[in-house]
Amino acid sequence: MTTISSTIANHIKPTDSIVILTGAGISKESGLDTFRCADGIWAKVDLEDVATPQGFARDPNLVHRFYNDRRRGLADPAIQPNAAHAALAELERRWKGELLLVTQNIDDLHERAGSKTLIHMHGELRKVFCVHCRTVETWDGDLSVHDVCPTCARKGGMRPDVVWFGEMPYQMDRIYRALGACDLFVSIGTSGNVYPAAGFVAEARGAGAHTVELNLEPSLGASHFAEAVNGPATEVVPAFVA
Ligand code: BJW
Repeated sequence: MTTISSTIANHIKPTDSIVILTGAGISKESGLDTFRCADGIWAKVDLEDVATPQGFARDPNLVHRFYNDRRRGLADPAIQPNAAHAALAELERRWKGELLLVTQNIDDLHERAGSKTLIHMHGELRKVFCVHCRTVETWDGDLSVHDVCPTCARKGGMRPDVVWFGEMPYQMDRIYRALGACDLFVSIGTSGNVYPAAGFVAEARGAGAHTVELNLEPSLGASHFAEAVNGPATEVVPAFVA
């Protein structure tokens, strides 16, 4: 079994740098849908309609409804961080070297579990921004085309603070710097379909890092990883961290 202890014994030092990438699979057992599983989000809606700037320009009401529903879903008291989120927060607390958690997820389950050094590279469901003045606001209710920007007072420019296809993911400079300097790269619950995140394993490996995949099944990029453990995140992540 691949664990952080066996990785320290064989590949890294306890003060080395770790980058962890997470995707929708880590939040699945908290009750949030993945995108590309058989019952996933892209089986129910067309991603061109709801996750592209062109879709938003065509029908902003449809896009607002899609994200309003997901924002309400995330606020449901039944949706809580699971044992995998908790294990990563625990690893960060006790790790003596640098540890950067990069999530593609727009939910807030990592921060609710206690993770601190965290980048939401695809944005955050509980935030919106104004296309006119670029101010980002925390937004817990529904959003509509009628909303007025609290900062510049213009109407119709508020949109979810999420990264759609064709848009630049957030904090890429910081992420690539960390990948170039890391000793261990761990990918959890992501299918490896979406770039640039799908290319992080090659980047880390090129920089000499040991690479581990923890996923329900082998991802598209599985052959790039030095080691893999397949199984549900709530089992394989706590076991890896223990
Ligand atoms: C479990 C489990 C359990 C289930 N336990 N596991 C080549 C290079 C660069 C870019 C491109 C390129 N080729 C094409 C592109 C463009 C495009 C792209 O990647 N297209 C592909 C479809 C080919 N990328 C972009 O447009 C990105 N921007 C960009 O590239 O800018 C230019 C740039 C270039 C170079 C450097 C820097 C910048 C933007 C991508 C934006 C993605 N946005 C979305 C939606 C918005 C947020 C939202 O609404 O939530 O983000 S799409 C969607 O996919 C979402 C996710 O974050 C993302 C990834 O999905 P994820 O997390 O992998 O989920 P799934 O469902 O695919 O997989 C779940 C996995 O979990 C599965 O493997 C399951 O088996 C597993 N699992 N249950 C453990 N219990």
